[in-house]
Amino acid sequence: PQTINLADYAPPSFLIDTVDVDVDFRRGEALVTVQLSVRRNPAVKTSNDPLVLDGEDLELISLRLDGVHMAPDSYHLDAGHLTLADLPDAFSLETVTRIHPDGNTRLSGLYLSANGYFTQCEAQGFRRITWFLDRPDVMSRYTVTLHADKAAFPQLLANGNPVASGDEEGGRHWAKWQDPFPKPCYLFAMVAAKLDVLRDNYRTTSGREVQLAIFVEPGKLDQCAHAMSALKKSMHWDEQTFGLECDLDHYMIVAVGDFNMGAMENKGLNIFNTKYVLARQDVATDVDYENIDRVVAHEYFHNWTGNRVTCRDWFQLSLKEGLTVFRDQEFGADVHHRSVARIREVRGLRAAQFPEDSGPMAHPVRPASYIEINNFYTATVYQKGAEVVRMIQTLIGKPAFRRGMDLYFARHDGQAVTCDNFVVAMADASGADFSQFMRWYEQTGTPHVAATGRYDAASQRYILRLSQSCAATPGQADKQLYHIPVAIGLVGPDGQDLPLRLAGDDSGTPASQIVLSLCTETQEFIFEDVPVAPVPSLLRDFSAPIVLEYAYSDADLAHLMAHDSDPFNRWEAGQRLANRLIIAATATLSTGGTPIWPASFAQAAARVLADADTDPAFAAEALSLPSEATLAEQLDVVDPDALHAARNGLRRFLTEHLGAEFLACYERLAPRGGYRPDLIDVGHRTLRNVCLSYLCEADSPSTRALARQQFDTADNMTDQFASLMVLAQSEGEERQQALDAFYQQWQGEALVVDKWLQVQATSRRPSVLNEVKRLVEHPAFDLRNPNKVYSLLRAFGSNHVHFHAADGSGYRFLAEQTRQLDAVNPQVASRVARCFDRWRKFDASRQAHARAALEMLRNHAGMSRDLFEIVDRQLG
Ligand code: HT7
Ligand code: ZN
Repeated sequence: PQTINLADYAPPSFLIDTVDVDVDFRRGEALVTVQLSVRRNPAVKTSNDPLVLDGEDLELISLRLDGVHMAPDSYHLDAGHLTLADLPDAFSLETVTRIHPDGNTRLSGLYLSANGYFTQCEAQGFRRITWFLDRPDVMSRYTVTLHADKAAFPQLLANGNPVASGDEEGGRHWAKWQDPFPKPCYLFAMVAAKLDVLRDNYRTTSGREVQLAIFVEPGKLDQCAHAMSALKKSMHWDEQTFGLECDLDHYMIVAVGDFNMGAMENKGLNIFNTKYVLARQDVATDVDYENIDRVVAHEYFHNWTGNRVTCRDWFQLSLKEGLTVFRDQEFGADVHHRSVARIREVRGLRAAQFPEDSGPMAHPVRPASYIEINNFYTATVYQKGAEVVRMIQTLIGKPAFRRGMDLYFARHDGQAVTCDNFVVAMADASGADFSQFMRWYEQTGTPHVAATGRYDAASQRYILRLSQSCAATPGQADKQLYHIPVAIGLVGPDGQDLPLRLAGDDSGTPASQIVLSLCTETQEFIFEDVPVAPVPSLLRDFSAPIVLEYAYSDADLAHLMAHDSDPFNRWEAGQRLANRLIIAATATLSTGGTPIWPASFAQAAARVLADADTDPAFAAEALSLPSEATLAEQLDVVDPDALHAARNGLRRFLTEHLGAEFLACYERLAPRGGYRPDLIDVGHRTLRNVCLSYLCEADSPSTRALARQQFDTADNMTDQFASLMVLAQSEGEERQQALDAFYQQWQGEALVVDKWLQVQATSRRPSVLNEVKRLVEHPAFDLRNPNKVYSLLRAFGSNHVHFHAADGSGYRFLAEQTRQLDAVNPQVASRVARCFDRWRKFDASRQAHARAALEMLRNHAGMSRDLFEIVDRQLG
């Protein structure tokens, strides 16, 4: 397969001003007639380039140039392209193409799902619908007409505004839509389906009336209210926060059960995975509700960051994704719980992005090359990209960041631009120099910053020394120095922040927190007038996506846990303590020893529980240990059994010491009637369920009875699912009873069945692989449905101890499933294959098993480009 390089970017030789699409749905096929008005790009000097249109799995029926039929010998067709030479400077081109959406299991382009036809064009799905210049820097105005059977497909939707509709012979109908905004083809969408609709409207600050609609499968209207309220909240937030109004008359969301990712921001016609639309208290958890808020907001925010200003090429993907994730994070923080939201973002970054940055798929936030762009919708482009945007805001402050956003839109509205354009707008609006900062877009790997601190009582100075380094990653042996914002405070013995005055800086009143810029390899920062030896609170609010090393004593960490004014670092101190204990215990267990857990850790956890009432959601995070995937990154050679035993050992230790406290908290937080997904009740439920999970570490008849009681009486999915999760780990008969009851109750709700699969795939029980193998054969599982695949197969791949089983059984199983999946849906197959990324971190015997499984995959005939790129990198 061919590698595409950023360095080879060249502007398109032709532009397409208007696109008139006519789609006739008939007997499982679609006849797609497209009129293009094409002209040579005046910015490109060569005058006789051929026009090379992209096309994939298309059957060309006819071609007309300026109305004149073209014979097959006057153009060139090969796999993937239609080439026309000797063209005038401007012309119209009509293509008639037949496509087969009913057989499209890749879910890219036009495809059939339950209730009708849907599209997914990002990144390169439009070429699976018709011949086109399928690249984001070609922006066109679209008119779309759809024709279909009226009874089977009553809704005919496309981007923009409905302009006309009518009936046709034979019980058919048609509808015409026009999108006033020029857009790249990846934002094209259409739907022909039988769906129910929830309608509402929103009036923008300047008085525009926007008609809102959410389309869902028949019978699901009672699960749409939360998504609609999320949409209105997002619209209001973007007006308040960034002064950005909706530019549309119609904003539609269509939910579909078969979808490769979460959702898609098509202009005015978002298409969503049902997972991020449907919610009702009995079928969706608090986390689902929050995710819906975030994803609805994310897609809505793309209307400005992605659609109005789009990407010049796919290497710039983080221009829209990193920025939009940052915006949805800030929205989530404003409407939910700021510090808990930040903690969860960092947990996610450490569990997914840090391993990616150290593994075979390591790539910069702006990748320099790819084989298949779909493989680069990654934690690095999204989450690290958001951290890069956040660092810009941290360095220049919120007011300057807002000015930078304004300038970015003023300069680039309607354009397809690069990450440089964004950063230049920020630099120009703030006066800051971001030249060194740009390395965050170019280099792979997670930087480490080693910190040491020294207090000099005589001079009342505190000297902080920071040194940065970044390990070599594939293809980038030598790293250039980063510009790293390090937010810090100094915490005094009384727990108060000390006023900070940097030597040489006499401006203004000393602050309790400042942002240091670490730009050289080693830098010393001297703080004056420090009256007592402080404990440094470093990297507050996780001000940079790095690993910060400082030799905190256990007492320092206990002090920060109890007093740090930065909630993130209060949480972080507890994680550091837990981390230290689990890593040490893993080594002890690996060599046949028995870990000894310090009572001080139980005391620190007891203090968190005692103070939990002030902020239960925070307490829940503080009591939750780092994940095995996160912990594994710190080990040179991972012994997954020892790591698993160590982490669970620490959980059991807490249960043994704090059983009474967990039970008291559990009982104190018993629901007081009426489910509400609000801040207070969510916090209570979260903490209560953390207590339940600790109590059930004992796996005794009484704890199982407690869980079963919650399972039977819960009036909401959060509590029901939390109890199912703990029962699914247990060894008693309650386990199978609860799993069966859950399936009986919810087999008609696809998204709840996904939870049922997931809870079994992630179980710690030794027989999990056999259970997953049985579930693959279960009628509830379907290899063609990405949600099912992610819930069972990818979830098993994230089951650290069992996927990495010593006998290689987990590897063999997942490789074989991936091979079968590749023939159905390569995008999803390559996402599942990512579970193998860290295989080299394990012992030689496990590595041999993993290598054999990967080689089997690489050698299979007809492997997709998607999967090839992943496996080839993994095998190196
Ligand atoms: N921009 C959307 C990306 C997306 C996507 C990419 C590849 C294949 C399928 C896809 N579905 C959606 C999602 C987003 O970031 O908003
Ligand atoms: Zn996005």
